[in-house]
Amino acid sequence: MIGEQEIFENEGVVSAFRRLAAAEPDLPEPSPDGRRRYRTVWISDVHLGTKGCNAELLIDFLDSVDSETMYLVGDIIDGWRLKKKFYWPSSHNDIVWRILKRARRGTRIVYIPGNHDEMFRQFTGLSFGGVEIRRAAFHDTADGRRLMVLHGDEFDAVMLAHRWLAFAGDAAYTLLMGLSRRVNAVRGRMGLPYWSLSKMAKHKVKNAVEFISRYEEVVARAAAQRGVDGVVCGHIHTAEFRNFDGIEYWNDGDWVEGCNALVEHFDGRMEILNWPEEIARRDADARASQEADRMAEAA
Ligand SMILES: [Mn+2]
Repeated sequence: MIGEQEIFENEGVVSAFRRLAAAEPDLPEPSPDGRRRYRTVWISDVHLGTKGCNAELLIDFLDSVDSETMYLVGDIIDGWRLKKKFYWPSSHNDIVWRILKRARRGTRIVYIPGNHDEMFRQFTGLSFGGVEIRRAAFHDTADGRRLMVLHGDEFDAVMLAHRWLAFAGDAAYTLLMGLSRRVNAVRGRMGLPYWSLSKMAKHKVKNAVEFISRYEEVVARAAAQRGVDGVVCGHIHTAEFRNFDGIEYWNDGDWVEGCNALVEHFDGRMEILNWPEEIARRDADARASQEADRMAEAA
């Protein structure tokens, strides 16, 4: 594999990824026959180039699912973190390779860079290896709804006050955790029972829930102003569907913690897939059919 740091430093990012994609993947791609097919697939917040990226699950997803159109809704490659510390295992190459291969096989691929891969935003309107780079897109579903597709960091400025609140909550929480350890050490020596931090934890979670809820509403309201029926975004790593007075909000989640994708069936029906759950279901089905085979043999 060629994933060497010099390639990124001496060439432009685009030619670097072209060269990487020309090499064969470490983990060979199984035949695309028999994959689950959807009209559209949306994924985002993959964060290639970081240890957080769940590459194995994403490769499993890409090898199990196909679609006519695939939207990469930003933060696919984490340029911020790559610049600070170079991290590029072969599995991350294998993902880039699979996406470009998919484009060659005829899947329409639209890449909407996010804030972590904003270095690709300069290529907006261009197309590389069959991957169209856009700042945002409009998607028409099979049943005639029009959805705006964007990464979602566009709303960070509006959310700033709330983000500061969430951050302050976080800093206070960290401080309290340290305090609690010391308090409990003293209490322990004095023979007193443990002092619970659950109230603080609840406060922190409440902050996060409020932040996410407010974000979802801000994005949906902005979509409504553009006259569309809904919006698809990523960015906050929280897969979700909500309906705000008829305006649909879809978040395709992430491949760091949740490992979710958003899909559109051929009739226009949309669904959020949780890939770890899909794998568990697949494994259970395989066990059930093995069991059925054994019973048939025994009969
Ligand atoms: Mn982001």
